[in-house]
Amino acid sequence: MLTGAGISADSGVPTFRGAEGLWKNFRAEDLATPAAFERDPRLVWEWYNWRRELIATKQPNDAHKAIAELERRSPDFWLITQNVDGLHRDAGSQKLSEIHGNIWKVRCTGCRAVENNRDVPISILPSCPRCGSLLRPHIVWFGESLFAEDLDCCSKALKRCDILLVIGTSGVVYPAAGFASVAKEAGAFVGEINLDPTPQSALIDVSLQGRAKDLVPLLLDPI
Ligand code: BJW
Ligand code: ZN
Repeated sequence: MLTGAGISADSGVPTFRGAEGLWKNFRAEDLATPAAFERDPRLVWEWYNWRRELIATKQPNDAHKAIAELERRSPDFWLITQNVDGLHRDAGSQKLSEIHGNIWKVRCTGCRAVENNRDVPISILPSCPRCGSLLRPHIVWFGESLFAEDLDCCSKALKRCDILLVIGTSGVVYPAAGFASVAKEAGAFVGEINLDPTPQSALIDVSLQGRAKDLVPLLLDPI
């Protein structure tokens, strides 16, 4: 399974693009790039603090819960999520790659140590308890490579899966935007659940339009 911000929209977490999307009020290049962090780490941390405060109040919805249940029922299941909110883990998912990182983790810009941090708000500017360097969100920003172990794991899962379901992603951010075609070329059946058509809809076997929280739980009770 591949998920994006649309699955958490039903929990009240804003998506990135679209009418109510996060990028409506903030320019991605001002906030979600290494250059932005170098230029103004305080501004970037303030944005993350605002999102941490918001996400801390949100709960997994029926779609997150159904995916965790599918993992329990299926011997060979893997979830690839672009979401950084941690709601899949909160719902009980364990077999997953968080390919864009996790908003509840921080990474030291000096010694590179990664740690869990659930402070809301986090102190600005946060510093590493080991070496004193500036901490950054453990998130993959534009222009940064995904973590090698995640790419490897996703590539293996996509090439050997029988079915890939793509849920709640606009399909414009690479490399995740290419995952449906990787699975399709390897012979998988590819399905999509989204409120709207996406650039991948044309190559997908079945495209269902609707809310993730309404449609994903139906996978648990096939007719
Ligand atoms: C519902 C619903 C409901 C709503 N039910 N559905 C190849 C070609 C062109 C460019 C590139 C390329 N390869 C790499 C790039 C550059 C770049 C990129 O892709 N740019 C494009 C925008 C053109 N990619 C990268 O930089 C990546 N790095 C990389 O590839 O390194 C190597 C490299 C670098 C440079 C050049 C070449 C190679 C890294 C990408 C990191 C993305 N990070 C972000 C932000 C992190 C900040 C943070 O979160 O704090 O991750 S971007 C943002 O978009 C976030 C998301 O995970 C990601 C995807 O968004 P998503 O999940 O799809 O959300 P939305 O809002 O777009 O869509 C929501 C969808 O849900 C919509 O379709 C709705 O209809 C639907 N929906 N409610 C069901 N209830
Ligand atoms: Zn450090």
